[in-house]
Formats: sequence, C-alpha cells, structure tokens
Amino acid sequence: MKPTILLIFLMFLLFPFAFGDLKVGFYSSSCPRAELIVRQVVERSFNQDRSMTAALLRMHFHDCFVRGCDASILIDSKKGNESEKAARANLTVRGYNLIDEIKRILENACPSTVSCADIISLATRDSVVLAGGPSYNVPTGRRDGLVSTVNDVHLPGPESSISQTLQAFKSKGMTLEEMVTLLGAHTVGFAHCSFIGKRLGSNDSSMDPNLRKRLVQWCGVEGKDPLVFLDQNTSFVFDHQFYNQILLGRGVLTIDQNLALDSISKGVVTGFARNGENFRERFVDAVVKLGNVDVLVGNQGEIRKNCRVFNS
Ligand code: HEM
Ligand SMILES: *[C@@H]1O[C@H](CO)[C@@H](O)[C@H](O)[C@H]1NC(C)=O
Ligand SMILES: *[C@@H]1O[C@H](CO)[C@@H](O)[C@H](O)[C@H]1NC(C)=O
Ligand SMILES: *[C@@H]1O[C@H](CO)[C@@H](O)[C@H](O)[C@H]1NC(C)=O
Ligand SMILES: CC(=O)N[C@H]1CO[C@H](CO)[C@@H](O)[C@@H]1O
Repeated sequence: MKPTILLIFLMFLLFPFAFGDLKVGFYSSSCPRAELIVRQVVERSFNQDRSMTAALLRMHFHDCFVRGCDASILIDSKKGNESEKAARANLTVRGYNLIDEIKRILENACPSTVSCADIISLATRDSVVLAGGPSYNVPTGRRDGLVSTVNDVHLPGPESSISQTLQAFKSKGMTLEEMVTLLGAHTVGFAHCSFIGKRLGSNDSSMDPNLRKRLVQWCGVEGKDPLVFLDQNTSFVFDHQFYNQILLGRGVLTIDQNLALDSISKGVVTGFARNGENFRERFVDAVVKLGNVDVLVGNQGEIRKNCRVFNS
C-alpha cells in the first residue's frame, strides 16, 4: 500500500464516524441520554399527529438552506427586526412547539449542552423512521447561530424551474441526484391551496384531469386556504410512491410535477419510482449531507438555552 493510502486508511480507523466537523455520538459523554430524550418526545408527538414528520423535514431543509444548519429558523422576530420565520416561504413551517418541548427537557437533563440545531437534525431522523422511512446515524456537534434575518431567506419557490432549483442546490454543494432525492421528502405532508392556485387556474395539461377536478373543488372554498396532500397515494408514509405519483401526473406543486417532466431530472425520478430501496439508501446520504451544510462547530456560535432567542 502506498503511504498516502495507508494514512487515509488509518484516519478512517481512528475517526470512523467523522463527517465534516460533526461526529456521530457527539453527546455520548456530555449528555448520554440526549438522543433518547429527543426520540421519546418525537414519538409521543408523532402518536398524536402523524404529520409531524413532514413538519420536521421541512423545518430541517429551511434551516439548513439559510445560513447553514444553525437553528436560525427558530429565532422569533423582534420589534423592528424580523427573523427568518417571517419570510413568506417560511411562514407555514410547523413544529416549533415540539422543538421547544424537547429543548426544555434537555435543559433539565444537561443544561447548555445540546444545540437547537442538533435537536432539529435528530428529531427529523426520528420522525422519518416513525413514518416508515430509513433509520440512520446523525452526526452531531452543531452550534446555534447568532444571526437570523428575514432578508437572508432566498429559497426556491414552488414555481421555480428545475434548473433554477438545481442552481440553489449546487450553491450548497449538492448534486442533481441529491436534489431529486431530497425533494422526495414531499412523499409526506401538505401544501396550502394558495401555493397551487396558479396551476389550477391555468390549463396545465401535465396534471391528471381527475386530480385537477378534485383539487379545483377542494381548493375552491371561498375565503379559505385548505390543505392538500403532496403525495396523493401514501400521504403519511415515507416511501418512494411520490415518484410514481408524479410520473402519473399527480404532482401537486409545479416543481414536483416538473421533476418528472424536465429532461434534467426525469431519469433520476424514473429510477426512484422503480426502486424504493435505492431511494431509501440515497435519501440517507442526502439528508446527512443536508445536515452538514455550513454548520457551526467548536467555539463558533453558542448553545442556546431557549431555541427562540439568542442567549443575549
Ligand atoms: C427546493 C425546492 C422546494 C420547494 C420549492 C418546496 C416547496 C414547498 C411548498 C410550497 C410546500 C407547501 C408549504 C405549505 O403550503 O405550507 C412544501 C412543503 C413541504 N416541503 Fe418542500 N420544497 C422544496 C424542497 C424541499 C426539501 C428539500 C424538503 C426536505 C428535505 C422539503 C420538505 C417539505 C415537506 C415535508 C413539506 C410538507 C410540510 C408540511 O406538511 O407542513 N421540501 N414545500
Ligand atoms: C437583528 O439584526 C441583526 C443585524 O443588525 C442581526 O444580527 C440579528 O440576527 C437580527 N435578528 C433578530 C431577530 O434579532
Ligand atoms: C382551458 O381549456 C378549456 C377547454 O379546452 C377552455 O374552455 C378554457 O377556456 C381554458 N381555460 C384557460 C384558463 O385557459
Ligand atoms: C400506491 O401505493 C401502494 C402501496 O405502496 C402501491 O402498491 C400502489 O401501486 C400505488 N398506486 C399507484 C397508483 O401508484
Ligand atoms: C416561495 C416564497 O414564498 N418565497 C419568498 C420567501 O421569502 C422571501 C423574503 O420574504 C421572498 O422574497 C420570497 O418570495
């Protein structure tokens, strides 16, 4: 073996779980029950409301794509200074109370030890498993950010093209396949009708006419903004049926439907539609990578005591 290869091999032996600057089991001595506590609270919440999986997945994505996975999404606005939450794209993010509850218990067990950013990542994993998705190790050791401003939020919108969206993912170091994989998170959860109004109003022939009929009726309630399932087949199950649905013209968001139509992404979609096991494996890699985007580690940032406010 060449010396360099040997060195790399030795490094993997010494740091088998190192991922970037995070590592699996970061709290194993500082707060041994941390992951257990997160799991128990997520389980309790999921048993009351199965849509928690969707809430957490979306929160995780919105957190990581704005200033990195630093829990900046959790900060409440102050007078005259709006935080990320105030952005239109983020207004419908849910799950803040669940994070608060986990944090409260963790602060009792191990004060000022477990970051809000890690809580989001761990809770997301646990909720994915509960919905039938794959289990995976979450590298931890993230620190909480010190900045949260509404002007930082530049997320792709539901009408963004696949190539625009791909640019956004590439700017975070993600590939096309990882983008298609992560959008597979739309296998769970809801969208408000207001996000698909344009699509229903136009003669978008890419939508299954039966689905269109149902959605026009369901969404057409005056003065209301009802919810529709993003995955019209297995709406609460974390599986690959979302990809089959969009191949059948049953995507709800424009961006979801376009995944199946655009020549850039169609191939990956077809592959995942056929092979659910491959989707599960790729999802694990992609979501761990998402959780590594621009993280704060070491002495950077802080460990918030209350996830909604900076320590001071
Ligand atoms: C990058 C392009 C993406 C766009 C344009 C997009 C857009 C949207 C929109 C418009 C909604 C409906 C929100 C509402 O009406 O309340 C939604 C929901 C959701 N998104 Fe995305 N999304 C994207 C990527 C992702 C990614 C990467 C994930 C996770 C890894 C994700 C997870 C979810 C989940 C789980 C929901 C359901 C939320 C709930 O039920 O509360 N999305 N998305
Ligand atoms: C308020 O403004 C400063 C920038 O002057 C920023 O760092 C901070 O995160 C902002 N947000 C909140 C909610 O305080
Ligand atoms: C949609 O198509 C139908 C029939 O083809 C037509 O009557 C209607 O005017 C169209 N609506 C729009 C908004 O283009
Ligand atoms: C819906 O999901 C079920 C269960 O995974 C699957 O067997 C069925 O083929 C799916 N239906 C469609 C129309 O894709
Ligand atoms: C999809 C969406 O609603 N995007 C909005 C997110 O928030 C920013 C800042 O408020 C808006 O400029 C985007 O249009």
